[in-house]
Amino acid sequence: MDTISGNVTATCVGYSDFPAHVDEVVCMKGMIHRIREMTGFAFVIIRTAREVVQCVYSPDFSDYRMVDKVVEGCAVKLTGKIVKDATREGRYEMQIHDIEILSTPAEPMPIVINKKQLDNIPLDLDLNLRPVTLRSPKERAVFKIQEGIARGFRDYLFSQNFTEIHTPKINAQGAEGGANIFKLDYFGKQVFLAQSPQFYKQMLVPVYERVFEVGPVFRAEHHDTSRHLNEYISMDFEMGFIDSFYDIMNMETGALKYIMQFLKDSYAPEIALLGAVLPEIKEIPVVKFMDAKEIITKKFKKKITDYRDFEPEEEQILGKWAKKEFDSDFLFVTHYPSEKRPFYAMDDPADPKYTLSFDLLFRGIEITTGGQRIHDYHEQVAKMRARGMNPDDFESYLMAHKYGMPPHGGLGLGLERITMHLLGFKNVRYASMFPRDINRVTP
Ligand code: AMO
Repeated sequence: MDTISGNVTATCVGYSDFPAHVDEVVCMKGMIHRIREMTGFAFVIIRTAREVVQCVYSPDFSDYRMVDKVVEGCAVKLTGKIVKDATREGRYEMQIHDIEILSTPAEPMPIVINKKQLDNIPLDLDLNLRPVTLRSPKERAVFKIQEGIARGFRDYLFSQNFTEIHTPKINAQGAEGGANIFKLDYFGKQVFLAQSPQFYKQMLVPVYERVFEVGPVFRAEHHDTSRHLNEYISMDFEMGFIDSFYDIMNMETGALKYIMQFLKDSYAPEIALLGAVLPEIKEIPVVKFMDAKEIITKKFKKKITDYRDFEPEEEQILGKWAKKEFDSDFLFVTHYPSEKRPFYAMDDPADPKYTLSFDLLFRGIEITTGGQRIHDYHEQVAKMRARGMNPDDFESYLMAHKYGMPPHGGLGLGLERITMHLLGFKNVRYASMFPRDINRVTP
C-alpha cells in the first residue's frame, strides 16, 4: 500500500458531512474521477457513491509527492481539511494533507467518462463499456432514479397492505401466450422462462389478498426495436376483493403520485443532473379503446387499419391528445378487445367483445397493462377451451380458481419503460443497466 505520510488518523466522512466539519481534518474514501493539473497544484476530483467532490492537492497543504502515481481510477483514502469552496456558493472542498492509494488501475480508462463527451458516444460502444461508462455521474444517475421508482412502488404498496412475493422464473407454462417465450432444456424436459409472474400473483390473492413483485421477466422478442428488451424488470401487483378494474387504476394512480413525490424528495441531485422533468399527476384521464380509435380518425385524420390494438404512432397521437385536452402526461385506455388480451382477462359482461382491462400510456407510450381477471373456475376453463388451450396443462394455476378466489385484478408496469420516458430517452436500452436484446448478452 502506498502512502504519503501514512500516520494520519481522522474520522472518515462523506460529502454530505462536510458542512459539519468545516476547518476540521477528516478522511474520505473514493475513486479518483479526474485530475486537473494547474500551475504548481492540482484539483483531484473524487467520486464517492453519489457525489463528485473537489479536492485541492497542493504543496501548500501536503508534501505533494507521488503526483505521477495518483491517476484516474485509483481507489484512495484522502485525509485533509474541509473548507468552503471559494468560487462555488454552497459547495465545500477538501485541502488534501495525505493520499493513501488503496489500489491502482492496470490500464488507463478506455473512454473519457469525466467530461461531457460521453453524451455523444454511440449507444453500442456505451453498452460495450458499461462497467466503465456507468461510472460517469450522468449514467449512474439514471439508475439511481430507477432505484427511486422501484423503491417508491414498493413503499407505496407496503403502505396499502400489500405483501411482497418472489415467484419462480423457470416455469412449466407461459402465462402470456404468443410466440415471444424462451424455451429451456430442463434436465431433458422443455420448460419456459417466465414472461410474467401472472399465474403466481393470481394464485397468491386468496392467500394474502394483495401481493406485489419487482423482478425480471423474459420475452423472446425477435425484432430489434427501441422499446423492447428480452429481459426487463416488471413491477407487478395483484389485489383481491376489487369492485371493478377501476380500483386497480386508482391504486396505480396513487403509486405514481407517490413515486413522483418520492423522486422529488429523495433524488433531487440526480434529477437536476439529468434535467428530468417530473410529471405533475392530478387525476389521470380515461378513454375507452374504441373512443380512442375514433379520436384518432376524426381529430387526427389517421386511417385505422387495425381495430384490435394500437400502432406505436397511434399511441403517440393519444399522448399528444391527453396533453392538449387534459394537460396530462398519462392516459388510461380501457376496454381493449378480448381478441388481443390473454385468456385470464375478464370480458365485459355488457359487451364480451371487449375486456375489463386497461393500458396506461405515459407521454405516448404504453408503460402498463392491467385489468380484472376471471375468478370463476368454470368461466376460466371455458375461455381456455374456446381458445384451443387444454385446461389440464394449467392444473396448478386452475387450483386457485377451483378452490375459490375473490374478484381480483392487477397490473404489470415495465421499469425500464417508465424510466425511459421519465428521462426522455429515445431508446429503452439507455434505461437498462445491462440490457439483453437480440444481439447482446454481455456485459
Ligand atoms: P404486458 O405483456 O403488456 O402485460 O407487459 C406489461 C408491461 O411490461 C412492459 N413490457 C416491456 N418492457 C420492455 N421490453 C419488453 N419486451 C416488454 N414487454 C412488456 C411494458 C408493458 O406495459 N401480465 C400482464 C400484466 C398484468 O395484466 O398484470 C403483462 O405482462 O411496460
